[in-house]
Amino acid sequence: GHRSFILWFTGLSGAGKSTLAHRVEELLFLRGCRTYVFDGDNVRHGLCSDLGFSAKDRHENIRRIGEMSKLFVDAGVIALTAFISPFRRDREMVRQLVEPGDFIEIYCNTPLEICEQRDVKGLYQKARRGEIKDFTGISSPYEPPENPEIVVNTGSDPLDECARRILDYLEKNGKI
Ligand code: GGZ
Repeated sequence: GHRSFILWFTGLSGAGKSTLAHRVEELLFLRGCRTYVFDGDNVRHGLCSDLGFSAKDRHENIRRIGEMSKLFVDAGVIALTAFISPFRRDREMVRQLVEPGDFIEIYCNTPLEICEQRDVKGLYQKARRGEIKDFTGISSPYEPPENPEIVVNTGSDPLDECARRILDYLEKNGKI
């Protein structure tokens, strides 16, 4: 079997976190790893359906996801998480939950301008109009990681290149 750890994807809405996490999961699966991807689709509708987007609620969202990811690591499953997780101290809190080296922070570095141009769900337009409050990058802050294990240019590099970079990191560091 393989060791387990958390791949923590962070970045703006529309940066490509969830798409990349699912691509990395496919590559890990091909190598026989057991994995699970957490994202807004399977967490914010269930475990965290009582939470909104205030700083307090985002903090609680990340705390729960962190604790849950830790349980998956205990169970030997690689946890991939795709949440904006805009606050540095919340991400550092999760880092402290697991053994050193088992929290791998991946900064999906798509610039706001590109996320806003793509605007896949039309949320940026709504946020600009004031129809969504506390929207990350528009009316709520995003604190980029200062020392992420991996930075991927999800705004400009092809998906497979970003995924490959992550697999390379895991191989070089003896994680897989
Ligand atoms: C940011 C929001 C907001 C506000 C709804 N701010 O592109 P999406 O739609 O699928 O991803 C965004 C998702 C962010 O939820 P997270 O759980 O990742 O956020 S955090 O880590 O900060 O707790 C977006 C949608 O929810 N969304 N309102 N105000 N994103």
